[in-house]
Order: sequence, then C-alpha cells, then structure tokens
Amino acid sequence: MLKGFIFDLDGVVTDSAKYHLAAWGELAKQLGITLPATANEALRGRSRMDSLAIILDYGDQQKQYTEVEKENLADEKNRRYLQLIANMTPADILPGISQFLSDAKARHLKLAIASASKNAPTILRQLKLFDQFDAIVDPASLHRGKPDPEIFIKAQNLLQLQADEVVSFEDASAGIAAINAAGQFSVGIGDAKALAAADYFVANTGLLRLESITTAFTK
Ligand code: B16
Ligand code: MG
Repeated sequence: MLKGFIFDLDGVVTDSAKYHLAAWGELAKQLGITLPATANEALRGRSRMDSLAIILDYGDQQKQYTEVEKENLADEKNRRYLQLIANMTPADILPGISQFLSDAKARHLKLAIASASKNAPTILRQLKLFDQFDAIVDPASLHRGKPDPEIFIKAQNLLQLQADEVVSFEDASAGIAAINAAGQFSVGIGDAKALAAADYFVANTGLLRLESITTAFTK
C-alpha cells in the first residue's frame, strides 16, 4: 500500500540547477576553465565535491590542487550559490508541485526529501515548503552519492516505511538508478531517454497527477 513520497529537490521541486551552474561558471572562469554546453547535465544530482572534480577535469586541473585547496574552492562556489538562492521565493517552485504536495497531504501520505544538496533546508525555507515535509535526509550523513541507493533507503527509514510502500521522484538518471536499487517505485521527470529506467515517466512536473501515479503503483 502506498504510504509515502520521496522527492529529489533540484529538478523536481525547484530548478536550483541554474544557480548551481551560474556559481560553478563563475568559479570556472576564475580558474581559466570554460564550461562545455553539457556541463548542466553532467552536474545534475552530483555532490558538491563530485561537481568540483568534474569542473577541474574540464580544465585538466585535477592534479593541481591539494584536498584542502579543493575544499576552499568548493566553499567559494557555495558562498556565491548561497547569495544566488537568497533571492528564491515560492514563485520558484516548479509547476504543479504545490498542488501535488497538497493532494498527497490530503491523502495522508508521508513526504521526504532525498537531495544531495546540503542547502536543501535553506531552499525549502525560501520556497516556504519546509513544513510540508516529514523528513529531510542530511547528505552529510551519507557514505555514497547517487546512483547508490543509500539516500533513498535513508529517506524511507526516516519515514518509517518499507521500500514497497513508497514512490520516489527524480530528474537525473543516477537518481532513478538509486531509487531502483533501493527497490522503490521510481518516477522520472524530464528527459525520456535519460530516464528510460524509471517505472513511470512524465516530461515535466506540471504533468504529475496523484491518481495516475497511484494507479501505476498499484498495477
Ligand atoms: P550543494 P539534488 C544536487 O541536488 C544538485 O543537482 C547538484 O548540482 C549539486 O551539486 C548537489 O545537489 C549538491 O548541492 O552544493 O548545495 O550541497 O538534485 O540531489 O536535489
Ligand atoms: Mg535532481
């Protein structure tokens, strides 16, 4: 029986990717690195340090920095990112999500966030959605990032539910792989090709309907 929903944040609840990209872009420029057009997709859902590794690889600069220097570069990017997300408002919630969350609440479903972002609580407060969620996984407590299922298993445990009682939502292929590996029902939102492994798919958040997902889940 369906008892809970677990949501990725960036790309599902809000489009924070544009702010991540802008902040990484500024850091890359400072380091003399040009980001390719594929950078946004490559960074989607990756942890902060994994993202930095991708940026440094673009400039073949991976070996130029010590671990401490890399931490400092990631901190610098995060300071810029925090400035950018400080301007976020409920208008930044992706289409259909507010309604979908209210519908889920009306059905007494438990709600959790499984985001790789350490800034997820800040963003949820900016969006005035913080109180809607019963649990938010602390990514600092994780050993492995998506596609490892750890974050989705942790979210399910925080909700005190079993894998066959939850549906999880993702916009990244690594996220869908993580959900599937957790044994949960996966909903992919975005690019059909990239999310072909999802149990259920919609092209954008505006197409999410509680009834359709419940039907697909119970089939
Ligand atoms: P932070 P998600 C991810 O969010 C972003 O997609 C990814 O670009 C970012 O690097 C990561 O969070 C870490 O974010 O630097 O704020 O800790 O898709 O898992 O909600
Ligand atoms: Mg995402």
